[in-house]
Amino acid sequence: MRIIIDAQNIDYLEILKRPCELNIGLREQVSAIISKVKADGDKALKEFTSKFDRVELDTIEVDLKALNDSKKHVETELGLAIEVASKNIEQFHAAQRIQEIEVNTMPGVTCKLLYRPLNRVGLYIPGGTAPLISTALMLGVPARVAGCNELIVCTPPPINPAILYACSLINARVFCVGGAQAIAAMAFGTESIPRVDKIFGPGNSFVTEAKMQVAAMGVPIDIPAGPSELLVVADESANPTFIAADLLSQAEHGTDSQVVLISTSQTIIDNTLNELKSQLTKLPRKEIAQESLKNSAAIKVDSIKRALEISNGYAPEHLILAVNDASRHVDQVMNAGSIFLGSYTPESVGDYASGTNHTLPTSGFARNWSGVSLNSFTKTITVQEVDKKGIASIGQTVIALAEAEQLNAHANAVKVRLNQLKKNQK
Ligand code: HSO
Ligand code: ZN
Repeated sequence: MRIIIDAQNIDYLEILKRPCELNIGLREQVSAIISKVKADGDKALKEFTSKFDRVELDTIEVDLKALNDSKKHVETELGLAIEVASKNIEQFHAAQRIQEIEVNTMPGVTCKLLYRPLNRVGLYIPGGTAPLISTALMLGVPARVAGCNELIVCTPPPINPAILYACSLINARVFCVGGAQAIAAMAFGTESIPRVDKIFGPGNSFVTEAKMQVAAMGVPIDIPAGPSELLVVADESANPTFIAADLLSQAEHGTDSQVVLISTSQTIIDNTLNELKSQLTKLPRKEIAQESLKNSAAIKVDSIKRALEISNGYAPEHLILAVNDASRHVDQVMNAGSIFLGSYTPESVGDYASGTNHTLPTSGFARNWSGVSLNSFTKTITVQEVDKKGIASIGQTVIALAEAEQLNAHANAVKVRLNQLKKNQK
């Protein structure tokens, strides 16, 4: 971890550049996978699964019985944790329902905004060394709360039984396919995987690149997700053991994760670095965490105000405010995916169970994107109704604008009605 003493002329965008895995030829490889899935459907999915996952698939869809039986293969404590997390996520997302609105903009002119759920959504759940059970809940529960009709989950083999259990709770159809090929399948459909209306979920560089490519082809995606990141702002009241544990909790995600500590106290920085060293040795994923700490930095600043200025410029996915009276500073946070207040709010509570969504903008996208919320699974429809009094009050405005645009048919659509009203009056 690099140690930096703050100064006004430091270019933090350069110093805190997110590590990007250089993957030469990624774009071409992914584009070839997408084309093959589009052309050959299930046959291509089976070939890619054999090549990349070394699994020969008979059927791509997980059968209903395996889904229904999944609870049996999950330890009681884990099953319970999945249920508690699921309830909290449901509660927080259900409260996000936005009121439909109805406004009279002029006498006799009524405008409404209505919400409708997306019909069929595709959820990508990564497998591998850290099977993201929680991601199935973070995407599936809000989709259900929003009222989506059909949930399609793609996840690579071998599927962790707890992922299956989470999928049974969200009542999803599950397909045993991962990588860019899964994204292509959900975007365009194959014989067994139906085409979806929007694709959600994190993944490795292949999955992310595939999401970007299908998005460019017109299939909506949740957010351009990158490697996990965390920024901690700490004052002298913070606990170095806690801070180090939080930093490591994100550093263990992947070698390209990035964590940043900004503190007003040199003692806190020194003690956190010592703690990092000792906690690191005990972690099963220490090689990964160690590697991502190389991308990371600790910055000594003079004030919390300055710390937040730097944080806003960086726009972290997760921001922990380990400072006295933390909620007092929230108003100054302009760019962050999710904020964690005080010393007893580890980032991992948001990752799993507090109720907030863990699908958040990374790589500085928190400057202009939001995390997944209930609204990510809905769309709006506007409605307007104009009565006779309304057409009389708004008509001339429309005619003037239409004629200025030289679109006379537009103007006529109003004029014929105004003429009819005049006739009726005689
Ligand atoms: N911190 C991740 C989410 C996650 N963590 C899932 C553990 N499991 C999002 O950046
Ligand atoms: Zn995490």
